[in-house]
Amino acid sequence: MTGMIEAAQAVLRANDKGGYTVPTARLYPFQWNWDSALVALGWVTFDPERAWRELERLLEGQWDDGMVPHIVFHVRSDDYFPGPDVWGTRHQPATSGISQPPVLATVLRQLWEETGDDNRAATLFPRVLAWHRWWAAARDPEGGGLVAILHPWESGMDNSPAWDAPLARVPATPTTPIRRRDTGHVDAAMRPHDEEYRRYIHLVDLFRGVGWQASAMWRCAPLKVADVAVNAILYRAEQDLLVLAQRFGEAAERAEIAERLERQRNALDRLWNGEAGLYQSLDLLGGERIPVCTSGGLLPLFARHPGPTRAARMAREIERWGQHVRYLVPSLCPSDPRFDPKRYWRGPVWAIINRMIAQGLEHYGEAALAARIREQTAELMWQSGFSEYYDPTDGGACGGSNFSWTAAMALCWAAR
Ligand code: 9WN
Repeated sequence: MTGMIEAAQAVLRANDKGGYTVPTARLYPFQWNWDSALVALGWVTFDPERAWRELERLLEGQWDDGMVPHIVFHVRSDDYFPGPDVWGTRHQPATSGISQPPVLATVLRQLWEETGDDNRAATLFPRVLAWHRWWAAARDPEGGGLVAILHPWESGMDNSPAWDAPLARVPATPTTPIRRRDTGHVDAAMRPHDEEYRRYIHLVDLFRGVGWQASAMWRCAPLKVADVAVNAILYRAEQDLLVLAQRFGEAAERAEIAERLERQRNALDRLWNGEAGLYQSLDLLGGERIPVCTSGGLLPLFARHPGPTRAARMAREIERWGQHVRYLVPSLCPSDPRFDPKRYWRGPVWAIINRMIAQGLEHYGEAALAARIREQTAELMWQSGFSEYYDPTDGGACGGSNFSWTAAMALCWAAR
């Protein structure tokens, strides 16, 4: 175990670019939103000061309307496409124009509880509150209780088969020429297809055309999905924000968060699919639940949304997936014909998702299954290093290596 901890710390140190951690060298040379928040959980186990810096540097990218962008381009680099010129946002430092799963409040609460640093938590609390308000105002303008993503990158699960149908409505005709860099760094068979990239960049062109203005983006977006993972993570984050508000907020702020929680709890119910035994995203433009079973659909466990009967049903579903693959938890149900064990979010295992699912299972008393997921994740790390993700059939390394959030999960799992 000591060897693993030292190796994981070395990955974070190597990827430290001065207060922020890149996901991995070359493939992702900037600061990513949910990567950084989760990586702070690794830093806090051996360098609490550095953990706080990670969050502060991420929030240097926060927009006036509260949005925390999915990438902060602190420095220039030609290793990644699309870079700041393609995004064309006006913020300094340069940022992308979309967001990512809001794990930040949950991380802030943990850092505060572990370090007892009231000053820093008090400074960051209103910033995170502003971000949650942005989700409600910009991405749920009708107040139904489910927020929408307008780009697959906002889900953090870029090419999930859940986006195949909604993405098909997005024209594959970007004006910006595609100059992919990712496939120069890692095997193209592990990355999204060119066709998907054309649609991703079409969306960027479209939103840049309306000046990244939230209400204009909402009106013109050809993709609007109430992503189950983002909504589950937000529901959990609001609970953690409420705890922070009890210490650092005003009564009116507590009431506001509690109101949102109530709306979200009811709305998340609409995503439950009893036959499938998990939750699924909702295509807001098509008006239908997206009939694809992904690991994102298990994150309501982490959010503590299901009642005990549903949670047990979800646990049995995970076990059923485990009969088809050697390593849990694949990002797509392995009996789905689209299951592809190596291609990004269409099958592989991700340590960050495993940790959230295992934490959820523990909460519901599913200790044995949680332990199995934790042990299998550790086995993947021993066998294949701190990879970006892993093949659930043979445990092979996929994507980038020396990956920050995978190393961070090793550290926080070792710490408790
Ligand atoms: C686009 C950095 C990010 C993660 C996402 C993951 C991948 C980017 C990409 O890498 O997305 O944001 O270019 O593929 O899907 O979850 O935050 O690790």
